Amino acid sequence: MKTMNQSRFGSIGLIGAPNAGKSTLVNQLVGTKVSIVTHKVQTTRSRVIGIAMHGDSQIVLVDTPGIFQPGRRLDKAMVSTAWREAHNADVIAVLMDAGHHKRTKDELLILKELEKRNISQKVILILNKIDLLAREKLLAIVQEFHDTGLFSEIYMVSALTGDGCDALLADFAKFVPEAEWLYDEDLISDMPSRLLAAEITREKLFQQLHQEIPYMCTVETESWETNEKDEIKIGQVIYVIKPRHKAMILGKNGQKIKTIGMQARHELIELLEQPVHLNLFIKVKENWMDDPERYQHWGLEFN
Ligand SMILES: Nc1nc2c(ncn2[C@@H]2O[C@H](COP(=O)(O)OP(=O)(O)OP(=O)(O)O)[C@@H](O)[C@H]2O)c(=O)[nH]1
Ligand SMILES: [Mg+2]
Repeated sequence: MKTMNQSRFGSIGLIGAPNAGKSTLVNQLVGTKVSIVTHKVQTTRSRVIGIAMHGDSQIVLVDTPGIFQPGRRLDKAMVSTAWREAHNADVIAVLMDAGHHKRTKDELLILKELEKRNISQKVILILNKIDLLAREKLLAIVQEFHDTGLFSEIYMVSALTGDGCDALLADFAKFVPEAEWLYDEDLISDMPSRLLAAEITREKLFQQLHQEIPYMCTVETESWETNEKDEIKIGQVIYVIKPRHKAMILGKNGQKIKTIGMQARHELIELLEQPVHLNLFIKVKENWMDDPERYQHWGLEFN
């Protein structure tokens, strides 16, 4: 840990509507995948941190679930986690998808909440996905947000291509207060391996399954053993609410779950740099979304 006077340390809470690109940005700034990304909304379900270094600064990037009008208990827990993390951060960075012109319902909701809430920190705006639109259109959007008076700075980036991301990180490094680093210089996240492994499987479920099915699932790592050959044996449970969902995840002749398991295993091998055996079990648990234990696992508030 660094003790020199000028060292800086702090957190940037990234919030935004589902699919704005928060997780992609965290991964881009860290330089490695720490948070799962899919083209579907509501991918991130809990707080995930990525740690980035810049000069004398150690910056904790806090990825959060997308903010939207929540319905289910799980949705409410996700949205309240996002706001909680925003309030806890040194700086709040609001991510907006600049790829569409008209503000969506969720984006307007976020702007309204920002006005309403008692926020003492610096709040900045990051317009993401600038690779998708022409410069003139972008400037009109910047003006629109500038006029809200909510943001002290406005940045334009593409989390996907990395455009504008170096300058953003350099400013984050200045925004965080003078303080000692909390983490080891090489650390990129604080997520325990078991959780990360469960997230990877959940990402594959999101990518492989259609419509509502992935939203009705959760994944937990139940066992983790290293054998004498230095191979890791991981057992995970996929909780679903209906036998029909179980059948869909299994797929014809078990093909679907085989694909999901294979993709997750490959990513785990790369991540852990060790041989991995991954066993997936599907359990039907009709009420897992009303079971506090399932929330505890992910650091989500159960209300
Ligand atoms: N073209 C383009 N696509 C992007 C960019 N950033 C993210 N995406 C895509 O947008 C989709 C959503 O990205 P995520 O990073 O999962 O978004 P998120 O805000 O974390 O979403 P939730 O976790 O669901 O709230 C993915 O398909 C990304 O590849 C960008 O700068 N340009
Ligand atoms: Mg995300």
